Amino acid sequence: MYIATSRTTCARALLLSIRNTIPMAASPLFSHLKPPSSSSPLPHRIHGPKPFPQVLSSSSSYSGRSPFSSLASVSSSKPHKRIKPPVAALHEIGGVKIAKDDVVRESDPTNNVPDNIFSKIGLQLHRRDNHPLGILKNAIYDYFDASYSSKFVKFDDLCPIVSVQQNFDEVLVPTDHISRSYNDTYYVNTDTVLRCHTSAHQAELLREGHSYFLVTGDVYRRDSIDSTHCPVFHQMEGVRVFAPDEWKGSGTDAASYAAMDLKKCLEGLARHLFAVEMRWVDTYFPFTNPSFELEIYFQEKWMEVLGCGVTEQEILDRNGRKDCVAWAFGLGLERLAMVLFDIPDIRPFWSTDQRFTSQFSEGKLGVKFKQFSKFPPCYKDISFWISDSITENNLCEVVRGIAGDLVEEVKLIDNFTNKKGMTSHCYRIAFRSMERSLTDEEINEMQVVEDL
Ligand code: FA5
Ligand code: MG
Repeated sequence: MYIATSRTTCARALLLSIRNTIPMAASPLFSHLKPPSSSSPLPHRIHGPKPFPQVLSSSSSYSGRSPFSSLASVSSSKPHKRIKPPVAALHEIGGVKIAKDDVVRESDPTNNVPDNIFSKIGLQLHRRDNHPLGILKNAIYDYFDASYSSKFVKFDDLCPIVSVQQNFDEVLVPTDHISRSYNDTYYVNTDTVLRCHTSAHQAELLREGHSYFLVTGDVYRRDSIDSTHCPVFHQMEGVRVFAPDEWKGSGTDAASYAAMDLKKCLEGLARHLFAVEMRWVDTYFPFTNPSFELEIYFQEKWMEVLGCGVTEQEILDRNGRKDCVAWAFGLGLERLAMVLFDIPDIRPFWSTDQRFTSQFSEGKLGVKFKQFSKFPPCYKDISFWISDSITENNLCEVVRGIAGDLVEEVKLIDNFTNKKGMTSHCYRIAFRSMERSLTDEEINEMQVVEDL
């Protein structure tokens, strides 16, 4: 799906849509929604272009209290003018210089990368030995070095800007697969994307002749917003190729042999990191068959932490390994680090707040994260008619563009279809700072200020 609106238009549209909800507050469509416990006045209505959704119902807000803690990287002494940190104009990754213009092109309709995403490129949290992601990466390296006599070659500095061919074609992602859409992936242009998984490097490394390798890197997705989803997160890919003499004589076929070995390897890794309840779930990936996910019981829910499987033979055939079999996995580093360090939310990983960073140091795996602030959230509800171009990912992108890391969650709380078949969705947006209590006025004002 192609997103017709530019970032600015989208942001403006959302803001106007929230404001324009005022006259519709009496709409019966959402009358069954429980109103928030308290509400505050909405920003002044201003004249402007038509909002992107046809807004249906009221926006409301309230402050609640829950023992949840998360970090906002934005700190501002003025309550209602959020000061965005300047976006560096140049990043360097693995010796490659990346200018902002190379990645963010406001006037190019084939580009959908916003500034706030560019600002994360090059930070490479996984390469910082005192950062929870760096500590975790090194602990995983230790496990592989000890279990496989240091045979795994490690890459953690490969450029995240890759071709559509690398990201999708070479791992057999069908041309109509949802992950290729502009709704799900950040496109630099029609041929180039910010990698949405570390699997983007599988084929080239196989071609280079590697049979054991680990690739760690930042990956980018237009995704939902909640405690386990971030638009920029980190993955570690692992690939192991077996030559025929490794499974011949095992009494099982090549694929079963690889699948067994894969599960043994990953269960061993989990045991190396922590003692937790986990389970395997069958799933589908275009590049593996069979495919599995590993889930860990965390915060009273099952959380998916990795995807894996036996590599599709076509990938091996195309990349010079005709008679071989292989397994591959992709770990979500943030989610594993959440379990390892008992961090309840994904946003703090980007924090530079000393109260967060000082809790972790190189090589220390046994640390449990201590909450250091519990400021209340501020909620806003927004509802609108949905269409092909108004998706949850688009909404999240707009909200993120406006509020940055202050957004804690965007959650669908109601949907309604009328007699004409038109469907409306109502989302509750939770804003929360780790540094101060947010006020309704501040959030309302922020929306107005950003739009001007
Ligand atoms: C993949 O990305 C596959 N490339 C993994 C793979 C590799 C499968 C090799 C088979 C062989 P998936 O989209 O499920 O799969 O993501 C893998 C992991 O990344 C998830 O299990 C989760 O831990 C993490 N993850 C996915 N999306 C997000 C997100 N938005 N925020 C944080 N972590 C995420
Ligand atoms: Mg998955």
